Amino acid sequence: MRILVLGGDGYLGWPTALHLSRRGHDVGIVDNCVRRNYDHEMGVDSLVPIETLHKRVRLWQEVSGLTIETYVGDLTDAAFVDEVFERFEPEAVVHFAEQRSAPYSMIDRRHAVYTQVNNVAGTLNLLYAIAEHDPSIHLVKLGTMGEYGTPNIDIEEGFIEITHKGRTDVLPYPKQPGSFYHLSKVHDSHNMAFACRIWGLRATDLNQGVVYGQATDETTLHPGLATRFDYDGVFGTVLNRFCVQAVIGHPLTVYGKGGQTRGMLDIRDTLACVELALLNPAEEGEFRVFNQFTESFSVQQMAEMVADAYPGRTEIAHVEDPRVEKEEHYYRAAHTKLLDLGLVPHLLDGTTLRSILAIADTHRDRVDPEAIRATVEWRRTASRLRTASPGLRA
Ligand code: NAD
Ligand code: USQ
Repeated sequence: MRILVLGGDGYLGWPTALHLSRRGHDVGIVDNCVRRNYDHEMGVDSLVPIETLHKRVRLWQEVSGLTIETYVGDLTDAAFVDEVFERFEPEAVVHFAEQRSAPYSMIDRRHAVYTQVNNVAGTLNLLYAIAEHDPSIHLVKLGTMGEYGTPNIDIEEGFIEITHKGRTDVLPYPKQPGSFYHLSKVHDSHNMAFACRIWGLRATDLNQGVVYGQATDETTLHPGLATRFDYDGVFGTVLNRFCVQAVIGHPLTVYGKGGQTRGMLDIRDTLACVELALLNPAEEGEFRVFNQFTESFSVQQMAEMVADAYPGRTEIAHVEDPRVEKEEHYYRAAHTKLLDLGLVPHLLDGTTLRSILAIADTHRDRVDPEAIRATVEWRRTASRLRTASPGLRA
């Protein structure tokens, strides 16, 4: 299959591109490399050093003998997107290319506007490009479990049957997202569902949980093929952060009571899920939703699991929650559709945790303890960042 991986320079896009390339697909990467600029803006860096996009694509060719085409440009630029479609002629598009940090989107007005314009306009451009170039192209888009929020009822996979005043319908599941970033994903989902309805596009929305881990079968073939690993207070995700914190002797930063429960998955399962969605495409005109996670844990449980797996002494600290979120709540979310397609999950156990701790330990000298603190507060309309940089312009 000819597959375009949008956001192929990122944490998940890069290993997905390698995985699909190794599986025999013709892969093209699209990325504007803006993720690297966020690091410059925040004064932080990936824990694991990463090569430039061009260097790692060349290295992949040396290691595997396989070619990946690269297109450096911005999805919000319609002419660029059209040109990529004309040149690459994809049969499927995997779309990772968004600003993906909830805290980043909550820094201030400029970052909220940037996030929503980047994500919503980028995806809308893409929908037009597919409709105008070839409506049979299957769009596999990364959404988020955070679209649903934490309702006091079971979460279904995208849709819920509702009986109201004696009449019944299957409707989009109600959304209660927790940040302007998560809201951008909701807006994308609506635009995608609408495009499928009016133009007959085929799309899969992968409502993914929080990903952990960093090593995949392909990225470990050479140190230069490594993907990024974020641990800072803005881009670091919870389990990866806890592993870095344990290794440098920093207390594990459980926000508030720690009863926040999230769907989680191993990075290797991200790759497997995307591949399963590609190999089993949506029908013409179909907008389908898969909940992409394998297990759910509370933040407190995750801190305890990391503390148990780490051989040294570890302290768990309950710090004030900088976010506005339920710290204790009901959580039960369906996630059977990818299992039905054949997903065999890597579950979170001591071996996996120790392997992430080992990655953190290898690069412990690169950790900036100052970067760990959560600096973005949901209740403020303008958070005080530790960098004085003017940042990216929306
Ligand atoms: P990432 O920031 O590492 O990668 C995203 C990539 O997209 C970056 O390389 C960035 O430069 C690129 N990009 C952003 N805007 C672009 C634009 N306008 N044009 C071209 N390229 C652009 O993020 P990630 O962690 O790899 O996440 C990938 C996707 O998966 C995101 O959509 C995210 O919302 C979703 N997701 C991530 C997680 C997680 O735990 N990391 C969980 C659920 C969903
Ligand atoms: N948390 C802590 N301590 C920390 C960091 C986080 O208690 O040091 C808590 C947060 O308050 C939150 C939970 O852990 O309740 C998850 O936070 P996170 O930063 O790991 O994840 P989140 O902000 O939800 O975003 C990440 C990705 C995003 C993706 C989302 C999936 O950055 O791209 O969409 O996970 S989901 O959570 O299912 O929406």
